Amino acid sequence: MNPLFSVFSLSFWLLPLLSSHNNVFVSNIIDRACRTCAERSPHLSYNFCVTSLQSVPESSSADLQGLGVIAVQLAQENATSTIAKIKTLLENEDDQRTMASLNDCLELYSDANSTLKNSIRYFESEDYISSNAYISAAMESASTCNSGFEEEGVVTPLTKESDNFIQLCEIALVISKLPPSVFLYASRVISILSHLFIQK
Ligand SMILES: *[C@@H]1O[C@H](CO)[C@@H](O)[C@H](O)[C@H]1NC(C)=O
Ligand SMILES: CC(=O)N[C@H]1CO[C@H](CO)[C@@H](O)[C@@H]1O
Repeated sequence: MNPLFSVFSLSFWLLPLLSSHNNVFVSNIIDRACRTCAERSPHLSYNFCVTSLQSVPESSSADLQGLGVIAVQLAQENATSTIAKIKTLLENEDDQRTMASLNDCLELYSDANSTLKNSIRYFESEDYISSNAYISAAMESASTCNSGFEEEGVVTPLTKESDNFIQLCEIALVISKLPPSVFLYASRVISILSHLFIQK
């Protein structure tokens, strides 16, 4: 390859990575994914996205698809801890209406957890449309849990939990909706970067 051309094409691929938005402490792939998520979803904050993904060490070496799977796994951990919290709340609850709603939520979060398991399967086989449908269904379960309390006229004790859960799902949802070219772009950047580091 013509050396000039190769310098040009390298800078073309690398420029977005070196742009001023970048926080040096945030790995490029996480930064890019989270900026895209925050741009495309009004419910999602960049900081929430970065903090969540960075809590998993594998994130910094993952590709975009891998980050989507990590977000779903975080949502599953959240669902699991929410289920534990609901069980504790049920032990100490006397109000019939709150108990009924909590019991519904117990089922809804268990369903959401299994639904997310399916979404990972489809994510990994690159069937993003199916993956997307399962993630949306899991988010709907969390919303249905919230509406249950509203309908009973009681304040939901799970505001924080559902908020975290829905945002984690939203990260995966945005990633699963990105056009396939973005996945290619990301893997191309990673391969160029790894070449650079190996050559140096
Ligand atoms: C949720 O799913 C994960 C992964 O499939 C599993 O490890 C976890 O035990 C499940 N949580 C509950 C409460 O069933
Ligand atoms: C218990 C648990 O897993 N909670 C987490 C839910 O997700 C948020 C956002 O990633 C975390 O901050 C919580 O620790």
